[in-house]
Amino acid sequence: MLWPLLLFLASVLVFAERGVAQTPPPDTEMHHHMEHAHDDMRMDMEGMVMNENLDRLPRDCTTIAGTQEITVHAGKKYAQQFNGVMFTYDQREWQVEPCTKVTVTLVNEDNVRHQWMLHGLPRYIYPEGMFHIEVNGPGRKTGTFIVPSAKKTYLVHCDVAQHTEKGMKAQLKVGGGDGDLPSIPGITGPRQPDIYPAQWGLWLQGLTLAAGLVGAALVVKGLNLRQ
Ligand SMILES: [Cu+2]
Repeated sequence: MLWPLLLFLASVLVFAERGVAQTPPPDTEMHHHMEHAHDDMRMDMEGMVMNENLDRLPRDCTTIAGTQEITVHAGKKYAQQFNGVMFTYDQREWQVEPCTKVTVTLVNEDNVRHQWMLHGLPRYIYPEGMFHIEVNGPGRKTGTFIVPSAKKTYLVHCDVAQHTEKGMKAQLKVGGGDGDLPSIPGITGPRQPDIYPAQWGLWLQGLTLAAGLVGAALVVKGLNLRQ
């Protein structure tokens, strides 16, 4: 009677974890992009530019309205002025006019990899709706994209594990944007305090424990079978 119950709990746990996970693991996402956006990627030892767009007009733009150059510095030293921030950019908000061709240079001043990854662009031009510059260590990379006409605030961040949470988060506002994103160092606070429902927490802990028991039991059983 115990076995079916444990197996049921384990399957519920797998389902629950899928529901809880907000984003896929960075590695999985990276491999996914590499496979599907290969034609739109420039890569060398220093880093890469993904989904660059020099001439494809967003559908809501009749012409390229203008050009804008942005130089972003990324590094620990820009984080020192903020509490609880480890990495960030020297600027964390940019204003861009609609239908502008934007050229971004990412200057990495750290000995770790940093990215300038922008989300929410039209997917018919930019796979995954994303434009992305990455610099593997000290150095710089430049890439270009064209923004649509709509008033919108785009998320910019570094997707290296924990870097967003540690402060590498910014926003690019087109046409004044449509609001602010939370938790941008020096610009906005968190959306809400990090309070999690206690009952859900206990429920998940119970499931985790049950799944652990099932796993342990299966391992023991497997060992016994081999002998
Ligand atoms: Cu980073």
